[in-house]
Amino acid sequence: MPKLKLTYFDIHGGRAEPARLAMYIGGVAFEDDRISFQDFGAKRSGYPFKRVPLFVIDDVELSQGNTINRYVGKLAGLYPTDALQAAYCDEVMDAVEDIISQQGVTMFMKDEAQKKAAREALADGPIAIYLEHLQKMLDARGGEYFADGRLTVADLKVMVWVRGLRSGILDYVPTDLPDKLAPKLVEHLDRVLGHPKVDEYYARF
Ligand SMILES: N[C@@H](CCC(=O)N[C@@H](CS)C(=O)NCC(=O)O)C(=O)O
Repeated sequence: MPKLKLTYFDIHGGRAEPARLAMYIGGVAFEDDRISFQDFGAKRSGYPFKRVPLFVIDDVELSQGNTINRYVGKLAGLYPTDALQAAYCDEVMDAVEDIISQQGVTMFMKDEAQKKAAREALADGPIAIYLEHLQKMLDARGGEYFADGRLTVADLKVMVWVRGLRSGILDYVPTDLPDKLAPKLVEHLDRVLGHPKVDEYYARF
């Protein structure tokens, strides 16, 4: 088994949380390298594309959250082997990546009025569209999980996003948006959080 190290911010949520959770659920040993925002400033020039997450497999570097999710999903038994189910899984993870990238643009806005306008526009437009369409996809795939009829890394990626929205981490985005627009995603969130290992993870970290 190669030596695995995942570097990301010491926060709840974000792009590395699905991979952290997947390895925790699957009992995959890894070094959970949590950095502060201050450390990031000093170290970023050494990271691929000057961004995190960074995953190191022995001495091989991997960037891109969803690439890491697929890799650890395979190790943890949380990624489908069937080609179509794997595509369903990828489609959902890429959709969530789209919307978190749009949210990410607002993170560094210094002007509060500009940030407010951008976040309100996101809530009324793209976030609403992604919530509603992901709910449709969940329905189309049986209503419980996004692929393979069981928990996969796609469920972890959606759960982390919806949990973040409801937590109020994005000022000016109403925390009840998922409940109003996509109640089945909130049921899905509770289903995933009810997994014994996910429950254990959030009790520990
Ligand atoms: N496409 C990359 C995006 C990585 C990314 O933007 N990471 C953020 C943290 S979640 C970051 O490092 N941002 C620093 C910056 O934009 O300067 C992925 O999917 O991992």
